[in-house]
This record gives sequence, structure tokens and C-alpha cells, in this order.
Amino acid sequence: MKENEKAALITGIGGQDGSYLTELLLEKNYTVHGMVRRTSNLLRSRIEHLRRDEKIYGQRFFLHYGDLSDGTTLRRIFRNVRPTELYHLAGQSHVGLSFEIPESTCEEAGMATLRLLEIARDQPAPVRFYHASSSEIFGNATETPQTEKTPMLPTSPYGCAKAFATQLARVYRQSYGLFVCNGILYNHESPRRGENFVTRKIARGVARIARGLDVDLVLGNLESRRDWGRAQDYVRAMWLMLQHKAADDYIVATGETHSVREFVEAAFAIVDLPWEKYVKRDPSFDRPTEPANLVGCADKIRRVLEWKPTGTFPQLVREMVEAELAAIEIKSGQ
Ligand code: F7E
Repeated sequence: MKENEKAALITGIGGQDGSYLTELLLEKNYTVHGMVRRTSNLLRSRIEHLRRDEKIYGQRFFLHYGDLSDGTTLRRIFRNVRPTELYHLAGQSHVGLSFEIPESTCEEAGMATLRLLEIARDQPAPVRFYHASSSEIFGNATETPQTEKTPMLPTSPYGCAKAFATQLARVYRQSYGLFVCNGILYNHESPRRGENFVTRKIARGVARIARGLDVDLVLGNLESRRDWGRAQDYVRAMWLMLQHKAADDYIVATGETHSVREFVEAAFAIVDLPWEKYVKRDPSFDRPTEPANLVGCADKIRRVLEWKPTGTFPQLVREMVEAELAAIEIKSGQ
């Protein structure tokens, strides 16, 4: 197949990963179709620049109203778009929130993936299917670092739903020969990260404190450690998985962990303020359980797909804090 015949369908196109992936695929000459939920707010900030670009929108970039719970519409979108690649990224992805809204989280992260696997199985032409799995499937991991073979022991409703969907993807690959890959992604961040994830919350809070817009930053567990990478690198990994000759599962990670406290220290250092003065601890942000020691071994994707992460932890923190400072500047200039 020629590159320009490729049509990608992305669920969750309005999110951090969906927006970076759209940019990457447009660069690679794909036609990109995104599924969006009908909301009263028309503005989708992360993809607005593409939607406003007349040379792209309606030419090589299209949005379709749909909902993960609505199988009829999903099938209709498939019939109209006839995607050669499906990137399934949508669904409630906040781990803490999944303890509060477990049913809808499991519907979206679990059952909706099954629905899409069934639709993909019924397509007249083969579809390459990317499933956004997560390091949360490992939960209380039995080994460190985790590999594709580490047993799944999730510790949150979100992790359970992702484990269910990850195993189903394997079953559909083995039983029906479906080309489906699980990208087992560790935390990946950017200035486009949702505001209630800890890195963005810190970057935003630090910038607001530095500019006198806030007086403190209220956080949960500062000792939590995560394997944090750059979202832009991780969407490239998604694409690479679907270009390989065989479908498989891959860990995508940096192999390095840092604590929330280290992120806080690095972020406040950028604006030259003492973090201890501003950070308050609120146990209501703690989760009922935390995964033990999540750090990924990305040897397989490095070897097979020649993927590697770019940048360092301090660079990531800087990129995020500087983006927040710039956003405040733009706003105050308006
Ligand atoms: O929390 C701690 C919190 O919400 C990171 C999702 O993309 O990555 C993400 O899940 C850590 C946790 O991400 C606050 O307790 C402290 O230990 O940024 P987070 P996450 O839960 O790791 C995985 C791979 C996914 O798949 C998920 O979809 O930071 N923490 N204080 C806090 N976290 C939040 N959100 N807010 C705080 O105030």
C-alpha cells in the first residue's frame, strides 16, 4: 500500500496523545479521521489549530461525532471511513478518578475496546489496530523493571479495565489473526497533558505562583514515583507498532523513575522559588491504593522497532513550566 492511501481513525483525538498523533500522521501524508463526542463546547483546544486550517480540515483531516458506548455509530463511522489503521486512545484515563466512577471507567476502558475489536474483526479489509494499554495493568508488579511478560496485577479500577482490554486484544490476535498491538505505555507528559494529572498540575501551579496568580499548590502523595517520558515520543511508538510486519505488544518507557517531589523541586527551581513555601499536602488526593514500583523495560521496542525516548527528565519539566509561563503571557497580552 502506498503511504498516501493510508487512512487512520483515532478515538480520543482531542486528548494529548490524539493531538500529537494527528500531527504526526498528517506529516506522513495520512488522511486522519477523528471521533469526537458531542459536547456543548465546540472548541477542542489541542486540535483547534488543525481544524482551523482550511488546507487540512475537510481535505485530509475529518472529525466525526461518535461515542464509545454507541456501537451503531461506531460501525457507521467504520463503513464511511474504511480505516487502514485504528488508534484506540479514548476513555476516562485518570486513575484516581476511576475509584470514584468505576463503572463508567470500566465501560470506556474495557467494554468499548471489546466493541471495537468486534467491529475490526467484521471489516471486509484488514485493519491494523492499536490499543492504548497502560503500565497500570502491572499494579503491584511482581518484578522491576516490568517487561511484556510481567503478570498483570492491577490495583485500580482503571488498571483492571486496561488489563481486561489488553488480554482481549491478545485473544483476538491469537484467535482471529487480527493485527492488534498493545502499547503498554508508562506515564507520558507534555504541555498538552490534562490539568488534573500531576505533572501538568505542578507546571501550571508553579507558573501561576511565579506570576502572582496563585498562592499555593495543593498536592497528594509527594513520594510516589513514576517513569515519566515525553508524549511526542510515545505517539511515534504507537505508529511504529502498526508499521511492523507482525502485530505484538510493546512496553514504552524510559526505564527511569522520579518522585513527585523531584518534579516539584525541578519545577520550582526553574522560576527560582523555594517549593517548601508553596506546596501544601492534602491527603484527599491520595488513592486508596498505589501501584508498587512502576518502571518499564523498553528493550523490545528499542530492538525490534528501533524506538528510543528523547530528552531528559529536567528538559521535560522545563518544557512544561515554560509552556505555562508563555500561556500566561499570551493571556495577559490579550
Ligand atoms: O499521578 C501522585 C499520584 O494522575 C501520578 C495516566 O495517564 O499514567 C497516568 O496515571 C502520581 C500518582 O498519573 C497528586 O498519587 C500526587 O502516584 O499524574 P497522575 P497516573 O495515576 O500515574 C498511567 C500510565 C495511565 O495509564 C493513566 O491513564 O502522582 N500525585 N499528588 C498526584 N496525582 C494527581 N493527579 N494529582 C495530585 O495532586
